[in-house]
Amino acid sequence: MSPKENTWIKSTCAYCGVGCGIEARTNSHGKLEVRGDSQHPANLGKLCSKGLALGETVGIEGRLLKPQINQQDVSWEEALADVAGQFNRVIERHGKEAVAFYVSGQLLTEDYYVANKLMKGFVGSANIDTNSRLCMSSSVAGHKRAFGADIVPGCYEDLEMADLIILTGSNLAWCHPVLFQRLREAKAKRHCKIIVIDPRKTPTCDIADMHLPLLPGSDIALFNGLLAFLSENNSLDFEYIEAATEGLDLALATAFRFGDIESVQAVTGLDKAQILTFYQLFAASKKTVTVYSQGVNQSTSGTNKVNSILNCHLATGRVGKPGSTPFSVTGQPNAMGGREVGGLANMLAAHMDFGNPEHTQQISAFWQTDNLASAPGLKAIDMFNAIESGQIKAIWIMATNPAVSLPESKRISTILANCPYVVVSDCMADTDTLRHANVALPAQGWSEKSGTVTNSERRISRQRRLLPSPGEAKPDWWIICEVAKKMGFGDAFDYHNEADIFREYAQMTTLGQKEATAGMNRHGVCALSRPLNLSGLTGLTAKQYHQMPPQQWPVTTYNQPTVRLFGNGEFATPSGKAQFIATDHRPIAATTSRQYPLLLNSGRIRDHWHTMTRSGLSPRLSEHISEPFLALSPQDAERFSIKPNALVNVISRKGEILLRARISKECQSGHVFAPFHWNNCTTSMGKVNTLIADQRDPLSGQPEFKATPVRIEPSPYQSEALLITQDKHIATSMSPQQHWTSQRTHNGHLIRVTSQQQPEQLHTWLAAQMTHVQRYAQVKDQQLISIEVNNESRYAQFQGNQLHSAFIVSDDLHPSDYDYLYTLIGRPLSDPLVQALFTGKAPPGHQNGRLVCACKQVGVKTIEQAIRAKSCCSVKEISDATQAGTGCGSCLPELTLMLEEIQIKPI
Ligand SMILES: Nc1nc2c(c(=O)[nH]1)N[C@H]1C(S)=C(S)[C@@H](COP(=O)(O)OP(=O)(O)OC[C@H]3O[C@@H](n4cnc5c(=O)[nH]c(N)nc54)[C@H](O)[C@@H]3O)O[C@H]1N2
Ligand SMILES: Nc1nc2c(c(=O)[nH]1)N[C@H]1C(S)=C(S)[C@@H](COP(=O)(O)OP(=O)(O)OC[C@H]3O[C@@H](n4cnc5c(=O)[nH]c(N)nc54)[C@H](O)[C@@H]3O)O[C@H]1N2
Ligand code: SF4
Ligand SMILES: [Mo]
Repeated sequence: MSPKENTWIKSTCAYCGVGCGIEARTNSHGKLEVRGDSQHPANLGKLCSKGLALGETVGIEGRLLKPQINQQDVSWEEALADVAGQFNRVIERHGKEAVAFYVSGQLLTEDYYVANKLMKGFVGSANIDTNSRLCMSSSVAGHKRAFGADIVPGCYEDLEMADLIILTGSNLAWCHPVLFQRLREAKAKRHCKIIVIDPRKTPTCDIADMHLPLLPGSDIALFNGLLAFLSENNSLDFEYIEAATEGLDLALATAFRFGDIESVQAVTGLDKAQILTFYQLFAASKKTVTVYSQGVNQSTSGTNKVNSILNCHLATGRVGKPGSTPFSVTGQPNAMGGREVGGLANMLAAHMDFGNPEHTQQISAFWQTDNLASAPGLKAIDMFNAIESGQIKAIWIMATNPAVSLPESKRISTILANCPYVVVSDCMADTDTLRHANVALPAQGWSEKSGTVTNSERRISRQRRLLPSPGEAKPDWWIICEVAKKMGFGDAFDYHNEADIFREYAQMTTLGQKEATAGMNRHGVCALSRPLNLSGLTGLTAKQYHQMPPQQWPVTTYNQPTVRLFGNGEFATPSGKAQFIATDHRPIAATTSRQYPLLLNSGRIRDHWHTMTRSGLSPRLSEHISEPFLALSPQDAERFSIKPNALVNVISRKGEILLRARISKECQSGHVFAPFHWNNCTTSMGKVNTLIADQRDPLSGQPEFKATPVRIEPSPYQSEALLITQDKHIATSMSPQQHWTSQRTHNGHLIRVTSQQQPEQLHTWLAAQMTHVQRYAQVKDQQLISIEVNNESRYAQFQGNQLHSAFIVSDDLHPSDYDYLYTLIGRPLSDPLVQALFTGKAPPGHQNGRLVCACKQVGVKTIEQAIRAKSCCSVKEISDATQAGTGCGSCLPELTLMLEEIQIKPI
């Protein structure tokens, strides 16, 4: 059922782990309108650019609509029987360890719960792992070692209450934008201090008092130095250490080994004065929150990095107290939910453990199974290696795109191509992973599915159904349960709806919990044997589940107020005490050399989400940064003869790709950065994980995504083209001589091509392709115009009076001059913008440039003009003059950067 016009329905954003509440309704044009939910505690009505554009990413375009076997549409009955039959056959012939599930933090808790129950409880293997292995597994391992359980002790309000906020390995401004906005506002009110620790100068530095550009991988040295400093300067909280912790001596001895400022300086490459200021501020600020994310986790020493941070918080008694706590911010909307229901191969559901016979007995009795897996399964990369070696013969991939997101992506594609049986459940019809599927299963996506997700602060929120499902798409939990039934496990998977599954999961969290301690103690914190306890939700009626308001776990009474965990110094370890862990600095796995002199860092941009299957559908989100790029310093650009906007060949030991150069002060000399979003569906040669090796943390199995030695070379080409078309498939017909990137626009696609052919040859080739497409699409009443302007050849096809497709070919295009092209499809010949195609000059007011403010549609040129002509001296003045930054605020850091750059480089 779609929401009735004018009825706002509450749900949760599809994207990041902030977990913002949204309200949605279908408007009179049938479009989904989305606004922030002012009552949701995570965002209090705010949304970022991605949340605001959710309405542009729903619908039927590009969707997988029917189950398929070997690319042929089949009925659900056939598809489910095939999956169940093949899995059973493989298990019969090769044993239960020959099958695997690779799942995702983008499944709902209910989906995740049944996937885990099927693999660990009934198949009897623990070969189920999740993309959280690439994302949060170092934090999980660090939390378990220190606290005895995988728990984030704090809540978002702590960021607003702290006097010192340290953001390390986190680009909060772009990756958790609403949390960043909350922090920006808190700083304006309370003048707290903010320190950013990141080798890169990111937009997050916009609100920082200090940026520590440490050398990649040197975090442990920095935090060990801090622990040693705290000890030397009488800043340890001995009362707390004595009462609540164990193991300080060893951790301290290790920290002291290289803990003097000179050693820290040598390893981190930071200024001595900066290091000291950071240490003094930490020592002096009782209310400190340390936020950390992938710069910490995605490392061969990720788990130790986490523990080196936790050590400093434990040593000062700053865990789970108001305004004072370590804070691992999660990435995906349900990364936390997956960890709770046992999505990782080394954990059981409800925070129970393999090594604990009480736990395994309780689970076996609860699920009524005698086949519970008895040992941890294979972690993500080991799982794919096991397919390569032939040990695993059937894999089911759900809600993740490993052919793009795992390291060594070319090898992963080959592994999938050679795997005897690959099942993929996805919402979209074409992804790099789906191209290798024997069976493709159409899943409901955000806005169609219903269930729960848990955000970074342990808050469980409902995702609600807003729109009807397209085609034959089904909920993931339904697909899994139907396969389970056909495999012969019917009784255990006979759920009527997602509420049934949630209640069972809530019940499972209560197994073996000590009754007496359940609930709040006198400090207002929760004291439980296993803090993950949803006893207050076990008896939900269908109506209560449907209406469930967002609430943080533990939930021992329905809808209880916010709680912090561990604030009373009682932890979930066997002794009840938190553990210090001795952490030694270890360098990154692969260092630079003469052959590979630069270190490649990878991560995210503001407006794209992972492998772009959803954000790539939004024209607005595609405009902010429209091409895969390599950020590099002016010094490295000069050293390697790279011109601004040039195409760069980036080469590592594993492969090579082509990226557009962005020369800026973001990266220090010797370091380069590239986002990992683009893939074979959006560009011909820009998939970053082609370059990245699969080295990983020995404890967590998390890959080192942020430090790959590479070399770079200019990649010369003879001609370039910008092509607007309604048919994206032109891109896939390019020859190997032609490199392309495609981007969604309002009525079609913009494809950028660089070619080894001469401009005339490229023109002829493109014109032929377009004629072919037109013929195929049976375009009637067409007109062709082909013209030479300023050494560029331009070509347009009209259907009747309306522009159907067009291209510009040259030996040297400046893409930023053609930003108006985005909007041309569908416009009449008489439109001044269409005319501009033939005169080479866009009318005034339309040379907006790359989009900076997605909400108010303000481009880079408008902002530059405002700064120069109106001499704006502050972000506020830019906003007043152009409206940029007056929507969700995600672009404010970029406005600061532009202001700085233009003021440094006056014309
Ligand atoms: N726009 C957008 N937002 C997202 C996502 C998205 O795809 N797009 N994805 C979501 C997901 S799943 C995740 S996991 C989060 C990730 O959120 P973040 O972790 O904030 O994002 P990243 O860009 O991966 O990396 C963070 C920073 O770590 C820095 N870094 C690299 N090496 C080091 C190092 O050795 N030490 C330190 N201290 N820092 C280092 C990088 O320069 C980078 O700025 O974002 C979530 N939010
Ligand atoms: N180089 C580099 N690589 C990285 C990272 C990095 O920083 N650098 N970060 C890593 C991290 S932290 C993460 S989290 C991963 C993310 O990597 P992935 O999980 O591979 O990325 P997504 O694009 O989110 O893939 C989700 C897929 O599920 C589909 N989907 C969406 N919703 C649903 C649903 O409800 N059901 C089903 N069945 N399918 C659905 C989407 O269409 C898409 O194909 O990438 C990792 N890879
Ligand atoms: S910060 Fe943005 S992407 Fe993340 S949940 Fe909120 S609106 Fe969605
Ligand atoms: Mo992630």
